[in-house]
Amino acid sequence: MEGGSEAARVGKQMEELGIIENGSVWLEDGIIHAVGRDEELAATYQHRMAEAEIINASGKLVTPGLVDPHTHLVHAGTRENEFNMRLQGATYMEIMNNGGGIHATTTATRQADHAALFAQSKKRLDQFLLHGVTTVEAKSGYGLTLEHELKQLEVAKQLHEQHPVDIVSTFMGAHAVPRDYKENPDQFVQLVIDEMIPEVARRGLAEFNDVFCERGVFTPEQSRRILEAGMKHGLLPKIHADEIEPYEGAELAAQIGAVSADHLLRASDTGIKRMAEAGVIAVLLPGTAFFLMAESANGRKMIDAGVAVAISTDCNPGSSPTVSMPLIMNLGCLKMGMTPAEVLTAATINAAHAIRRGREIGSIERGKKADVTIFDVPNYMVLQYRYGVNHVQTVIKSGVKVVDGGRLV
Ligand code: IZC
Ligand code: ZN
Repeated sequence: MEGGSEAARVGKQMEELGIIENGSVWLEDGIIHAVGRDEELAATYQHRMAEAEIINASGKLVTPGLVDPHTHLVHAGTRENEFNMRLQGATYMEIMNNGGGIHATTTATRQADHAALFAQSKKRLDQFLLHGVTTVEAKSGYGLTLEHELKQLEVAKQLHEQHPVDIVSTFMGAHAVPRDYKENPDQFVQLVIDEMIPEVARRGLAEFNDVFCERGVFTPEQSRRILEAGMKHGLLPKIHADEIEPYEGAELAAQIGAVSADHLLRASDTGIKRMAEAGVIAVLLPGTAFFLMAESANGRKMIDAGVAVAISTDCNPGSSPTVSMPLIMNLGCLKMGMTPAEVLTAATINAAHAIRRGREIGSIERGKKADVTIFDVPNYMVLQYRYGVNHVQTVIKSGVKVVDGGRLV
C-alpha cells in the first residue's frame, strides 16, 4: 500500500489503497528506501541482495505499521467490577458519579509509583505491538494533580525511549473533575489552565491537549478555555466530543480548529458538516460503543460528508479495555458502515494525520519510517472478514524485526 501523505484522506480517497500485487519493499537505516513490483526492486537492488535480509511475505498482506491515535495506555488497575455492574444495568456515568469510573482508575494510578505504572503499561504496549501497531498516542488524565499527571507523562516518555513502539503524548488533565473539586469545578479548570498546562508544556512532555467535553464532566465553555490555554503554550487541541450525549463538541472542535474530535457517537449533523469544512479529523472508537453497548458513531455518514475518519482502540480500563486495532477494524466494518479499504486507511494514514505524523508514518512510501506489518492473510479483505484472530506474523519497527512468527523478538 502506498500513496500521497500531504493530508488525511477524505471521501473516495479513503478507498484508494494503492495496492501493489507481488510487491517488494527495501528497508535500510530504518527508512523505506523503495517500494514497487518484485521485478523492479530485484533489478535495482541486484548488487545488494547478498547483504540484505530477505523476508518472504508471498501469499501474505504487507501493510504500514498500524497507528493507534487515541489511547489511555498509561494507567494502573482494572475495572471488571464496573463491567459487571453495567451488565446488570448501571450506566457509565452513574458509576463515575458514584466515585467509580475515571475516579477509581485515578486512585489506583496515584497509588502506583513510576516503576509499577511503567510495568503495567509496558505489558499493554507489548500487546499492541503483537497486534501490528507501531505508533500509539497516549493520554494522561488519571493523575488529576500536577504531580501525578507528570508521573503518567514521564512513564509515557520512558516507554517511548525504551520500547520499540513510538509514543505520542497528550496531556489530559481535564479528564474528570476530581472528587475534592466537585462543588467547585471551575477552580479545577483554573488549576489545569494556570498550573498544569504551563508546566507540562515547559517540560516538553506532551504535544496535544485533550478534554472530556461531556455533560456532567466539562462544559463546552470550560473545554474551550482549557484547549485555548493549551494552544497558547503550543499544545495542539484534541477533544472527547459527543460520546454519551449530544453536547456540540463537534461544533467546538471545528470552531477552535482542533486536530481531531474523538468519539462522536452523538455528534449532530451540523457538527459533522463543520468538521468537514474545518478539516478536523474524526477519530472513531467503535470498541467503546461495543463495550458500552451503545450505538456506534456513524462513520459512513461522516465519510460521505467529507470528514477524514481515523479509528482507534480508545484502550482504557473503563470503556474499552482492548489493545487490538485489528478488532477495531472489524468493528469499523460491522458497526460503522465503513468498507474494509476505508478502515485500513483509517487505521494507518488517517490515524497518522490525527497525531500529526502523516509525513513520517502511516503508509509504505519512500522516505517514511520503516514501520511495516505482515499479516498471514492473502488480502486485506480477509483481514477484515476473519475477525477475532490475531493474524500478525511479522512486525518491523524502524527497520528492525520486533515481532516474528507472531511472537516478540
Ligand atoms: O477510564 O473511563 N471515556 N474517558 C472518557 C474514558 C472513557 C476512560 C475511562
Ligand atoms: Zn478517550
